[in-house]
Amino acid sequence: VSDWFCSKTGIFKSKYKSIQLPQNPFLDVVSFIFSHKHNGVSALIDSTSGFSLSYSKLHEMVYSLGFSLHEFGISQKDVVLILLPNTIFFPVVFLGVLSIGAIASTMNPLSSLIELKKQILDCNVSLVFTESDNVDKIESLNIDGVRVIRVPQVSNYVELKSKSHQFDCFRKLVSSSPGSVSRPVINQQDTAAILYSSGTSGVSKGVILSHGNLIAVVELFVRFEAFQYDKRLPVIENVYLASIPMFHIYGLSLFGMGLLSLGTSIVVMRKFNADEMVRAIDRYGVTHVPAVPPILMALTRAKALPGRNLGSLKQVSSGAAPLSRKIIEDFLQCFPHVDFIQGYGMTESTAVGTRGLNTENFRKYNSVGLLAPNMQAKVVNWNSGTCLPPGNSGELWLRGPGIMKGYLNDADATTSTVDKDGWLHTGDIVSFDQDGYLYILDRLKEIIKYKGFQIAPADLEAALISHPEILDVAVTGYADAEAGEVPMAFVVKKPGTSLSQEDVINFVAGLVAPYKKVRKIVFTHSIPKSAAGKILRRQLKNSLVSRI
Ligand code: 4UV
Repeated sequence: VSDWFCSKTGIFKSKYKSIQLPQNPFLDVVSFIFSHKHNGVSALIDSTSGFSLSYSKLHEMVYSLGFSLHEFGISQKDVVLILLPNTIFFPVVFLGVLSIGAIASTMNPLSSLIELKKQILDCNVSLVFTESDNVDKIESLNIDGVRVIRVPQVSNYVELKSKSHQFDCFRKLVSSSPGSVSRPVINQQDTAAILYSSGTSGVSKGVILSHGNLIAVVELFVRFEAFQYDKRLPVIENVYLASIPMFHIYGLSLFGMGLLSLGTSIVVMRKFNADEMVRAIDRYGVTHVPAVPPILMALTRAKALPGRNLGSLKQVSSGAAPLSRKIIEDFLQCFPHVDFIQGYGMTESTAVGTRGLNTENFRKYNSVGLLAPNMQAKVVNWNSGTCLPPGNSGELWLRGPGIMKGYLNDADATTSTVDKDGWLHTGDIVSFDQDGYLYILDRLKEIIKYKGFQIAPADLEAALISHPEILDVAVTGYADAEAGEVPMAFVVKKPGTSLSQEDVINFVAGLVAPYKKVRKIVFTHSIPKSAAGKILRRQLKNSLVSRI
């Protein structure tokens, strides 16, 4: 077709010029982020109180934390769990941990005890940063060698400065002056973060991301896009709203890393709430909102109310889950002057994938955009293995500097996901059009996306099958206008039991984080399985239409 698609190899290349990534093998992402010079003043602003951390304060706190952690007995390659909602302290802790070559793992702070225990043991956590409500939970797990540091909410940090001692440890960590310990040598190949994803099948697994992977997302997604769009205005004048969680790769890439290299300001919302979002946009003159579909819908509804201006908005993007035409049209009608794009990425690609691009010629709102610089793709027929040209649908394979090192302690899952030639098999069914724009059409893989959050059916099946009155079970996603999908379970009861749908829903709710709750139950006589015993999820999903 052109120089971006080779019919001989079936490889799509990015239409953008390649970007030279740093060649120095001894580089960590924290030094890389802070090596970019800019005149930005406020780095992170707490949306409720207006309390902010300046760029110089952020730098000071990050390196102070790194130094103090070292003193605290945390060494290179030790794993530190960051169990925090969005807070201006999240990036401080994340970057501080990485600055000494320790490894950060992140997790939804609403996770259940069972989920916490599983992840802490799986990636061998030695220290947890969390807020007061989770401290007792972690301590009750009583896992050998796991220490906890209590992170204040911003209001406590500001108001109780002299009165409260419970945050002394955190305060000391971020305010001691870095001493003269020699900083460890960190290689771009070294592991920087372990985030959890279920990939194309099975339970959730640790995705191992290197410093080089994180440098790639800073450069190829965040910095590239900012300069691409904002040729007219200095990038530091942009104000981003952090309403999507930083514990997930999409929010982490932007608010925990990339934007901090640009000098932009980030308004941090603790938890998504439509009214607060609107207030924050007006109060701080927010220009950019990276969002997931439910946030986009909330913005549209909010704008429809009289007296709402939101005139500062320049760009809104949506990613992490499919978006219907109707939601896009409603949004565009309400915000004709806002640049709307979709983006696509995965935890396993360190969020590097595609991003939308509106030009004079193209406004392809249903597309997730063009391949990021330095990335390659294939569209593969999943039955024959044939590579397909533009205009055809198949499984997306991705290759490039964002692709993970592998799954933690799971060589089989690693080799079945990233092949020997470095292609990440995404499990997404896609097609490219004749202009190189990508469309996400469907999913081959099992994951359920609830408001953009991943839910692994296998994790829920494991919880359900632990019920003494349940014989067999299968979980799948069910379409929902607000959340995108909700988990539903097909349950085979033991004969003679009186288990109700509500009993099952409550049972699971006691074992998993609230967003993972099973929201629909269908009692059935058997679960369709392949000869090898694999649940036939597609068959189940298709049967939903006729049952409900
Ligand atoms: O692993 P994960 O939870 O990762 C994400 C990442 C979302 C990103 C990353 C970079 C961006 O620029 C951006 O806008 C969004 O969600 O889940 C990965 C799976 O989520 C689905 C798809 O099935 C992935 O394999 N997904 C991600 N983005 C989209 C999507 C999208 N725009 N449309 C449909 N599905």
